[in-house]
Amino acid sequence: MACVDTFAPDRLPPPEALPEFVFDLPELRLPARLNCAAELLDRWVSAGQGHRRCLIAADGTMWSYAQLQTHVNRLARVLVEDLGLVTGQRVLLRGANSPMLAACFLAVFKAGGIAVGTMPLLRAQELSTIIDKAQIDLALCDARLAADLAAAQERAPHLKTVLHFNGGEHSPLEQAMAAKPATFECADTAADDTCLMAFTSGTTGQPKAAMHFHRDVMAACACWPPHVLRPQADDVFIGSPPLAFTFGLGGLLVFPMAVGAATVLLEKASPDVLPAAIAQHRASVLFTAPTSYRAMAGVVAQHDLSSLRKCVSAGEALPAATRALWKQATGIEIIDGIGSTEMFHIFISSDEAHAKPGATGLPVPGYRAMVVDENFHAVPRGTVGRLAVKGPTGCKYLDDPRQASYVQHGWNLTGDAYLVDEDGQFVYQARTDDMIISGGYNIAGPEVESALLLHPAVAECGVIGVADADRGQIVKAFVVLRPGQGADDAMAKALQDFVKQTIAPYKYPRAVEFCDSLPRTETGKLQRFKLRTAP
Ligand code: 3UK
Repeated sequence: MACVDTFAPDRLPPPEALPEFVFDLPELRLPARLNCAAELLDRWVSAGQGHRRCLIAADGTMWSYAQLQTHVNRLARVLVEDLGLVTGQRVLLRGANSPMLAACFLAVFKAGGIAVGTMPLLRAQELSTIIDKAQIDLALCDARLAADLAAAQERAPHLKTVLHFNGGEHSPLEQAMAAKPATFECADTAADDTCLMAFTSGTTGQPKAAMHFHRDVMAACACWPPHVLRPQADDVFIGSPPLAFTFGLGGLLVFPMAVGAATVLLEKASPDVLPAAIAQHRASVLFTAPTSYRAMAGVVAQHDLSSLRKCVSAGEALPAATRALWKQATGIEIIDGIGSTEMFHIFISSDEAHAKPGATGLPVPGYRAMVVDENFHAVPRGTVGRLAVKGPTGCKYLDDPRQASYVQHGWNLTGDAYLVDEDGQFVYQARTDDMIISGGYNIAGPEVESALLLHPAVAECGVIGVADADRGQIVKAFVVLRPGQGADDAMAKALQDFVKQTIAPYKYPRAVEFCDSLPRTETGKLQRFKLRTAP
């Protein structure tokens, strides 16, 4: 049975614009009919494991797999019976991470709908763009984030129905759920029915929506988690990325459920509250961004983090200095991994045993990766080029000409400049369009940042190229100093000398500007474009 609402299949890229999908692991032989909510949730209950802990809220409230299934079934009934949801219909989801938000994602999957997560920090303008682009008429929204969505609705009248949750006992969604039986027949979806539209956290231009099938979610579960992370059923996951970001959806919901583990969903997970939450919940697997590890390293001694077993970093390159700080503070070697919204999750990474400071790692089993030149020829080891990857997941933009830039010759081009070193490790350089060209040299801003971060006075930094009459561009560093450090010319000179001694001298920042903070996205990424346009 095909989906009733054909908006998504009608707007998939044509076959010739799709990347090549590779399913060469035996675990990737997935059935033609597949519903990821049935695999992640119902399977445990059917196997007699319904009593296992599944979702844990900040206040310690716990839903077992069986309890979550009851909530998801009632929610799916509200969607289908009260709101008329048909298969293939998009549902906007909005809220900070919480068990109810997780139940919303799973209920949409189970009912055969398409979940469209929105980051809590998005405002009316961005929300209305998403509503228009994905043609959304139904939303489930945390009551505390109602205002921005209401404002978006005025600009995007396509959105007709908004049901609020998490607003206390009388929240409309919970009330509607209470009236429903605890059973629901899972939608009979095809493995290649779309279940998720993930809007890219792109910094400029019109947002792009990456479409993912039920198959993609389960394929991701079969690659990086068992081969690199290796979680166990008794693990307790915790972390900061929002469920609206595929880093968070995978790391904090889908991957723990794939192994029957528990996950702590925190509404607030900034570096000042995360260590206490890890201690409180005895969490064992942590997902967060490099800047968060750096910020937490100084305070972890005040908390009991003895439960922590695995620490995952993604979203931005992990500087060697941050890896070292975290290891000193906790004894744990971070698992770095590069993923993208388009690929759903991590495709190059290394476990603790293969971690190499400054490198991202090796292609994840199930994925292939290479570094190519402008003519799409693989470059020799040690040469910088464009990263190309393929695997069981890949880029499928919703009705977007930019599909042709991300996918070329069947490969996904992530927009990153990489090199492969003598050990076969993939070493991140910069975003392709962030390479600084100064006096004829190609300089990668992140390499200069990594050098600066080794200096004890530096808390955070961002490095960009700025126009220069003589050199085309010069390297400029924006530096946030640690408390008590003087932001003066002597410090600037000391940092410049330090970089010259640490990496090739021509890469040193000819301009240094001190600032109180750096502009970052909700997902922890440095917003270089804001540094470039800074007065
Ligand atoms: C950069 C990294 C170096 C890189 C993501 C894990 O970040 C995620 O998705 P986005 O679509 O951004 C993708 C881009 O971010 N990047 C991410 N991780 C790393 N650069 N080292 C890393 N470890 O430029 C990439 O192209 O926001 C990450 C899982 C799921 C995700 N969606």
